[in-house]
Parts: sequence; structure tokens; C-alpha cells
Amino acid sequence: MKRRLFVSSSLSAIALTGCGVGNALTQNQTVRTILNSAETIDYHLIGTRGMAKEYTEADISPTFRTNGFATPSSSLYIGYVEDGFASYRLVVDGLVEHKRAFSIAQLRAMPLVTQITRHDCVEGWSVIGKFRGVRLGHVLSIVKPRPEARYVIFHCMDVDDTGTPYYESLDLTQAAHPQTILALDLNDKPIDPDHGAPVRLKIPTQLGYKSAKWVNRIEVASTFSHLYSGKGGYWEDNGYNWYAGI
Ligand SMILES: Nc1nc2c(c(=O)[nH]1)N[C@H]1C(S)=C(S)[C@@H](COP(=O)(O)O)O[C@H]1N2
Ligand SMILES: [Mo]
Repeated sequence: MKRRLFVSSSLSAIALTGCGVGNALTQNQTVRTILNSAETIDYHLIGTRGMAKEYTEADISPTFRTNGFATPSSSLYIGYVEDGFASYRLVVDGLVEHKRAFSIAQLRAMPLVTQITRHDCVEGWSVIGKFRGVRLGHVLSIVKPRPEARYVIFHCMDVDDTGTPYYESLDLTQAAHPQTILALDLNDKPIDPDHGAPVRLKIPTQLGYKSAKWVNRIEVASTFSHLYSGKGGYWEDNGYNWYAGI
């Protein structure tokens, strides 16, 4: 908690566009220093093993703000929206015993859990929403990570203004946390395109940039150094910490 408040209050004094498109925040040396110093605080407490607070229906924010890159406009994604995500598949592959490609119907037939939790953006704002979905740990138990697996990498369908895709990663402990879910519903409705339809990660124990939207592939791997700039996530490649526990 200390760490989150420290990060968000320090950052918001400088700029409010931390996770937005085309910002200069991560070029800023002061911001890099703050982010790096924050990394040592409260490491591996709630973010890895503790439970994020769960709220009641009365606490749900009237509107769930959207943030980040624009909703994907690729023909692939438009096609999914047009067919109501009938042709969408969530590929789970990499270092697993059983590679799979799950339809939304298959995901919805799995045991679903509900959480009313707070989403904390590093920019310094929070919203409370009700998420329903399948535990990532359940999906992993189906595909069975191999012994050398250490990370779960989320590949997303959106890109920044240079065409670089958004991606994120968790270690297997964070992935198996009971509140780490592949969310299908937000506030009792299928997640809308702007909030990451049809599948987004929701990990309330970590800062908002970890909760990847528009996920269509989950890669199980022993490392993430082979991807993009090698830091384990889009914002990590731009100076944010890989560990984003609250
Ligand atoms: N694919 C993708 N996921 C993303 C982002 C993004 O730009 N692309 N932005 C992240 C950030 S910084 C935040 S705060 C949340 C915003 O989620 P929301 O739009 O549902 O509020 O999504 C996170 N997941
Ligand atoms: Mo964010």
C-alpha cells in the first residue's frame, strides 16, 4: 500500500499521462529514478501472496474509466466484434504439455469466479469494478506447464502508434494467485471492446498496467528476454518495474 501511494503521488505531481499514448513520462529521468527506488519497497507482500481487498456491490464505481491504447482496429479484431467473438480463440501455448485454443464458450463453461476489486492505475486514479471470469490457475492446470516454465506472457491485440503490440507477463506464483483471473464480464455484462473484450487479465494485487486487455495468446515460457526489449511488458520496456505489486 505504501508503495502504491508513493508511486502514484510522486508520479501525479509530474504528469497524469503515465499509461496513455505517446507520453514523455518514461523519458523523464526523475520518473525513472522514482520507479526504480520504489521497487525495493514492500516487495513481494500483497502483490504476490496477500489478498487484494474485495468490495461490495454498493462500492462499484458508476463508470469504469478506460485507459491505454485505442481499442484494436485490425481486421482480425473487427471480425471478432462483428461475429460476437464466435471465431475468437484464446491460444495457450509455449512450455506446456497440452497446447490449446479455447473458444469463449469453452471458457464460460469453466468454473467462474466473481470479484469486486479496485483497479489502481499508476497515473494516480482508481475505480472499483465487478469482474467475473476463470482463474488463470484453472486454465494453467488444463494445459500443464512443463517443469522448466517460469512465466506466463500475455499477448494482446492492440498496438501503439508505432505498431508495437502491448504485452505483459507474470511469474507462475502470481499466475496461480486465486484473484488472478481471465475476466469475461465487467459489471455483469460481457466485457465491452473498450475494456478489453473478449478476455482481459484482471490481477487486483498489482498495478493496472499488468491487467492486460484484448488478450488472444498466453505463452508459457522460461524467460521473457526473447520478447521485444526483453523486460517482460510493454511499459516495462519503457521504464516501469516488472514487479507491480500493490
Ligand atoms: N492491451 C492493453 N492492456 C492494457 C493497457 C493497454 O494500453 N493495452 N493499458 C493498461 C493500463 S495502464 C491500465 S490503467 C488499464 C486500463 O484498463 P481500463 O481501460 O479497463 O480502465 O489497462 C491496462 N491494460
Ligand atoms: Mo494505467
